[in-house]
Amino acid sequence: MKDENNIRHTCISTKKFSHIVCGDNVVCSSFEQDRDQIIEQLPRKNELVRQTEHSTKTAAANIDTIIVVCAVEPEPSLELVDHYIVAAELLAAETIIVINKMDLNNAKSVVSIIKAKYKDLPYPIIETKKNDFSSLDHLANQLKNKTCIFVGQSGVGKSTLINALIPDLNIETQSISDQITQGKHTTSTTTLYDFPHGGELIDSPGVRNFSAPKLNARSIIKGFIEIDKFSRQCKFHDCKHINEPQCAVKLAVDKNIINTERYISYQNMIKPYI
Ligand SMILES: Nc1nc2c(ncn2[C@@H]2O[C@H](COP(=O)(O)OP(=O)(O)O)[C@@H](O)[C@H]2O)c(=O)[nH]1
Ligand SMILES: [Mg+2]
Ligand SMILES: [Zn+2]
Repeated sequence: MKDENNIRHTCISTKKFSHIVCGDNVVCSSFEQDRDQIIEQLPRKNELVRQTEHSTKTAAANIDTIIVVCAVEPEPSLELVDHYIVAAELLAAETIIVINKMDLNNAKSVVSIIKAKYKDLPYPIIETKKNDFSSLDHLANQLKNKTCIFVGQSGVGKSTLINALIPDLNIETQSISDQITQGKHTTSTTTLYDFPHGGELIDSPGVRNFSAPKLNARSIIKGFIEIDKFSRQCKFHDCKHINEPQCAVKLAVDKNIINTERYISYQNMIKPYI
């Protein structure tokens, strides 16, 4: 745990505070010579929830920026990217899309597909590749003084990027073939790390399954900001933009003002909730 001067303290926690997660802010009092005790948990600005088969668990709190990492390889799932963007919007966190492995052959075509989809949206797209200091510097600057989390498919290079941003860290990276044969993520605990130039990173397991709390039809509409914007012009105030007449969203899709693939992601995401 760190204080306001960024100095680390060892803290003990009673059972009452056992639900505290990475990113939480707490009040401590001194307990023993070199240890503090948590006496209060401060309110969270947001929380990131992980859904497992049987339960939902808070994985992290107080996230400023969600870095959605895609790569030239494995082939990006842009529906998954939309899923993360919805979560980021609902958390009121900033989204940055990273396209990693720009050294690979078909990088240009992957970039143009991703840029075509997101060109009218306010999410920065940063291209990176291993050992390319200028692109990594650019990313580091965007993350300065923020509490960040990296999300994305297995094998896109999240751990590699994190190691590059925090040089002393050396967290485990894994080849794609190892990940497939073992069928799991390399990272297995949730830890908060400091960026060398300010800010921090929360590295969390199973982030593929995370979502913002309270997903429902209304919150999903809010998560697609361009759909939300047009929904105010629909005939019905509770329009779900699927089959309703005089739907301004569908009209905007027909006119190519709203990107069709974004709309398809929206349809697939909202289906279970209507
Ligand atoms: N060619 C290339 N390979 C990379 C790049 N970044 C990471 N990798 C490789 O991709 C594999 C998966 O990386 P890792 O960081 O473990 O991915 P994670 O599952 O998202 O954490 C490893 O073999 C890395 O060496 C890159 O920019 N270019
Ligand atoms: Mg990893
Ligand atoms: Zn509508």
